[in-house]
Amino acid sequence: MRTSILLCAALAALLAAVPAGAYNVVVYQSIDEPSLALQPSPDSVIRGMIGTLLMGGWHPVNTNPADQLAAFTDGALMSASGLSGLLNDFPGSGNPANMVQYDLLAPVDVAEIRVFSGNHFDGRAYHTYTVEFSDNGGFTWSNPIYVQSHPSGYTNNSSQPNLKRAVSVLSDTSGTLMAGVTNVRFSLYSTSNTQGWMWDPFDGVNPFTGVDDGFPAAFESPLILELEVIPVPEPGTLAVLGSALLGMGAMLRRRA
Ligand SMILES: [Ca+2]
Ligand SMILES: [Ca+2]
Repeated sequence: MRTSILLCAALAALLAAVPAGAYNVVVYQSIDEPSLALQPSPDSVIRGMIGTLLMGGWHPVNTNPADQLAAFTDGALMSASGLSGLLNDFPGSGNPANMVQYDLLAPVDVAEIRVFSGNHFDGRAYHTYTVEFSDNGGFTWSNPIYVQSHPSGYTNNSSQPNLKRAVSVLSDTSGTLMAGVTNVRFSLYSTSNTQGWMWDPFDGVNPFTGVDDGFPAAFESPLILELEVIPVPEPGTLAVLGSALLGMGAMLRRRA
């Protein structure tokens, strides 16, 4: 039972390439699913939604629809099949293995993006993605924010068994990643080579970070166990909670 937190200072620096953001990325990882410090949240506004697949697809062994788009938002991590959210390999340098869009029911102020991945002790347990937001029904999109769960060169294999589950939490120091979001688009990338080394998905310079990690493009794809869009807590919720507490206080006073 080991859970560790990687404070991704390097990633924060990489994200400085994206304008107007003081982004934070925190990654939790564990060697088994129950001990992962953060589990799927019912607060996600895309829980239960079936996204629109814009590009890419699934590993040939991933044939059950329950392990495909549904697996991204079902609120559960690994399914009994062991194939939840397994993306296709070899998307080609710079191409996402899978790109999926969610059209929200109503505009949402987004606080956090959480992405869960996992597998055995191998490179499919990592994740690399970009997220883009629209606040006008998908007419225009924000600059993509790039998140790589582990630094390039990180190793996870039978000789260096580090993780079977990971979740990254992307937030903004202001508390709001993006206000009035109507649509969210994820590009999900390959993550590793066959030795379980984390590689970025590009040959040469990574256009999101401006850095060449010195490795070829990743070609093994992850199992994306869950995607979450967490809203900024509504003041109304806090007000209700506050008045409930006040009510309780009044009750206690009457009893005294
Ligand atoms: Ca899931
Ligand atoms: Ca590279």
